[in-house]
Amino acid sequence: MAKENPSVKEPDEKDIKVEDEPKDWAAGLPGVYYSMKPAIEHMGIDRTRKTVLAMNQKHGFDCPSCAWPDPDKRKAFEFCENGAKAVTWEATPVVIPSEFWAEHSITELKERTEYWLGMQGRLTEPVYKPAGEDHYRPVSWNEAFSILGNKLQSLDSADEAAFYTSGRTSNEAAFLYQLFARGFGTNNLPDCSNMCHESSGWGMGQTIGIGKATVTYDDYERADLIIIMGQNPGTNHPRMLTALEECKETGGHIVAVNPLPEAGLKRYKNPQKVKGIIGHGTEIADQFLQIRLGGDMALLQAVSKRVLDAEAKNPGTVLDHDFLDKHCEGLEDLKEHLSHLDEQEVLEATGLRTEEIDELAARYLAAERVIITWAMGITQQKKGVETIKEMINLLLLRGNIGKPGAGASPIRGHSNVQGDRTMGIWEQMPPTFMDALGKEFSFSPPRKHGADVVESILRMRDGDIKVLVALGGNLVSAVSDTTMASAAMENLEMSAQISIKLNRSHLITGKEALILPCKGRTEIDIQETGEQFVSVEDTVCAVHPSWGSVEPVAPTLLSEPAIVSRLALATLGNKLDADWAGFEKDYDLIRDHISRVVEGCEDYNTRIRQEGGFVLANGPRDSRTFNTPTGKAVLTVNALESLERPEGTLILQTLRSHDQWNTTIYGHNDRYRGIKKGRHVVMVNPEDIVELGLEDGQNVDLHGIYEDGVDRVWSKIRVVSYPTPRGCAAAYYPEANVLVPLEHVADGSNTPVSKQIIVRLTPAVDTSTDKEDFTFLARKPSEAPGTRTETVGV
Ligand SMILES: Nc1nc2c(c(=O)[nH]1)N[C@H]1C(S)=C(S)[C@@H](COP(=O)(O)OP(=O)(O)OC[C@H]3O[C@@H](n4cnc5c(=O)[nH]c(N)nc54)[C@H](O)[C@@H]3O)O[C@H]1N2
Ligand SMILES: Nc1nc2c(c(=O)[nH]1)N[C@H]1C(S)=C(S)[C@@H](COP(=O)(O)OP(=O)(O)OC[C@H]3O[C@@H](n4cnc5c(=O)[nH]c(N)nc54)[C@H](O)[C@@H]3O)O[C@H]1N2
Ligand SMILES: [Mo]
Repeated sequence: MAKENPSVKEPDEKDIKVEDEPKDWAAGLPGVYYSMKPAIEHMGIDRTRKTVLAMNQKHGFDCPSCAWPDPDKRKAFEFCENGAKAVTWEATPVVIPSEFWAEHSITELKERTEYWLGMQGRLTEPVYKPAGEDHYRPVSWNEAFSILGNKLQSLDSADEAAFYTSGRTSNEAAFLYQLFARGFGTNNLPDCSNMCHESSGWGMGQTIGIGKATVTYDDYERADLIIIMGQNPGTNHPRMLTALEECKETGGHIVAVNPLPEAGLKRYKNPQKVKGIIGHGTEIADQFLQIRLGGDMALLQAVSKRVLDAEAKNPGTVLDHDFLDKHCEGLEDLKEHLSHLDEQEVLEATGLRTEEIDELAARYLAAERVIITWAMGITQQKKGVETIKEMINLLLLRGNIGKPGAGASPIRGHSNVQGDRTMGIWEQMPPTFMDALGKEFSFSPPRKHGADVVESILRMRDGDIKVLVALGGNLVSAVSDTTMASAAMENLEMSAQISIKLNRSHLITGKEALILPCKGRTEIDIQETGEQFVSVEDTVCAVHPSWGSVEPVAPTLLSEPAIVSRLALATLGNKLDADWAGFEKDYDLIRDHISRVVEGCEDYNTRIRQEGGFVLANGPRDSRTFNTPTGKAVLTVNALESLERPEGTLILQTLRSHDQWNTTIYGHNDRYRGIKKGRHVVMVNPEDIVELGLEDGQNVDLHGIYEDGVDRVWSKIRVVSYPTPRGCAAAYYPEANVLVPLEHVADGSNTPVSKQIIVRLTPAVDTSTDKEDFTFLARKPSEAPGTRTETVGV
């Protein structure tokens, strides 16, 4: 079944095309076309049918794209354009041939883009790079495990190793992996969540005692109002648009808060409905607030203040006094704090007009059931944690937590990032978990907190962490400060990556390096006791099984649970009371342990087999119980602080295009934003372009400005006039990570501040190819700075 390696054409960034305007609607028939065309081209009809029809079905596999939940009643096609791209990318029959490793040196491969690397096809055999050599070479699985096991055993302390996890890993593999790391003796378990929703965990944990959404799937339909902050669902959680459409159809309203007029926030043409195909589609946002980067905390405070003012005018009629009295604390302090809120400061921080904020407050007051959802536009801000606490304040004031159609809803990214955390992938799991784990496997887990992502990179740089094992992901591209992160990786004695496809982290390596290829979620997993399934948890705490549906691309591949078990056996022998050899044969054995160690997963093997799985208990959602020191939800006081932006600079956010999955680049078109054939662009407000003395279409160098004085430069980047607020620019992640200082992190959560980087734009030093050479279609100069959607009165 394996196919020849195709020749892959990389765009040269010369032919970037920019359409006149970003699109104002998402999905519809083009979405179907763009998803099915590559699927059929790459996988053929049979594999496409087997994968696409099984995706997100009760007896199929969980889509490896985002963590958006599945409705109870599934449609025949329960997938979106980007899910289909993710599946095509994974289930492609194209494989990297054995000769590849001798033909290509690592030095040569380093020059390739992530796109080219990913397009080489699936990894099928373990490969090893010895110290001092510039090539990987195929090795047997046994050799690979003994190289890595011996290296780990040779360390002076277990804390000299770190075990990274990316959020596609199943619950079963994640549980074994954290057991292995802790059995080895360390809590150094950095994960992609440290760069993602960590701020949500902190903000929610400190206020309502749980870092997970307090809503179920059905609540979206029941809500009167959904406020979507800092999230681009049209690209990153496209199936969410169906839930938003359902909310609108039942009379609900939607407000979007975003610096960019993202297509999916404006209009949705549901490809499963007639009106989505031939009609106008559904208007999504009733109100669009085009906020400045980092302005959300001020906006939320201003709305809460208006709620409190309304209560003061009509005492007893606005706040949910029953709820506040019984379940909350901190109201008086919040009132006192907000009474001093400086309206002028709010207008400056948000860039909004007073009437816009009044309108949002009026909508909030008119609604009985309100959900606030958010993603990276909030968590990756300097004040991300406090901003989330302000969302909780606003929700608590009117009892919008723990009732149908209401709640706080962080929308997770990776399809099982939430489950991995539930299974113990966290550098600071609480003592209750450690006690249960130790008891189950007869050992004493380490209690000292481990290193998160940023801390791990620092310790790698300093030589304190010497071995990095990564279960999925692409750490060197995903983390901030590419130059520093690369140096840290290269300072390792050994790096080992468990992966499905080639990426940069396989090329920026420790002195010795290993790649261990694994089966993907789409692939059938047959073990000694028969066909196995794994389980995952979505963004609303629903846990369900995932069964592979196509033949693995190569018989040499091992599953993730098998790789972790064999590695543990090679490293730990029988140090723990754990049947490593048995786990690989029968995943029920793993789930039996999970049921005794992980709170809420009791009787796991039975409940996971119920139709559609089960939903984990959630105190705030189910019974308004709050696991805080006092047992009450906490209204908090958070000081506003604005980011200083020196004259002549812009604040830059880094974000995803429509054609990528994190560091995986599927293609070079950001269809909804109308930017095509290239990714080296910086989107800038047209008035800022003029004020900075630049021109639309010009090449610039971006300099990251930070207090450490280091000049971080990203060169030869095309200026694209774009309707973003004044002073706020945007560029694509992961390329723009060269500009993000490693130590520029969100207060409290230590998450890299990927959405608020101060940059200076200077004409490109390298003018070897200037813009006359390009077929560049500049945006019309008359383009209005911010395309505000007309707002609808309440
Ligand atoms: N197709 C696809 N799906 C994905 C991913 C992918 O790469 N591709 N990645 C997955 C992962 S891991 C994650 S975490 C999610 C990410 O999902 P998103 O959070 O939607 O991802 P980003 O592209 O980072 O978009 C951030 C959005 O926040 C806005 N924003 C930026 N700064 C601010 C701000 O200060 N305030 C406000 N209000 N808005 C702001 C941006 O304009 C943008 O619309 O998606 C997941 N799903
Ligand atoms: N500047 C900036 N930086 C960011 C962000 C941002 O918005 N801006 N976003 C951050 C966020 S939200 C996240 S989540 C991180 C993402 O960080 P990571 O999770 O580390 O990165 P990914 O690109 O998702 O990882 C892709 C790789 O995972 C491997 N892979 C895919 N599927 C599987 C599988 O089933 N099993 C195994 N073992 N491997 C698999 C493939 O080899 C692929 O190359 O990046 C963060 N970095
Ligand atoms: Mo993420």
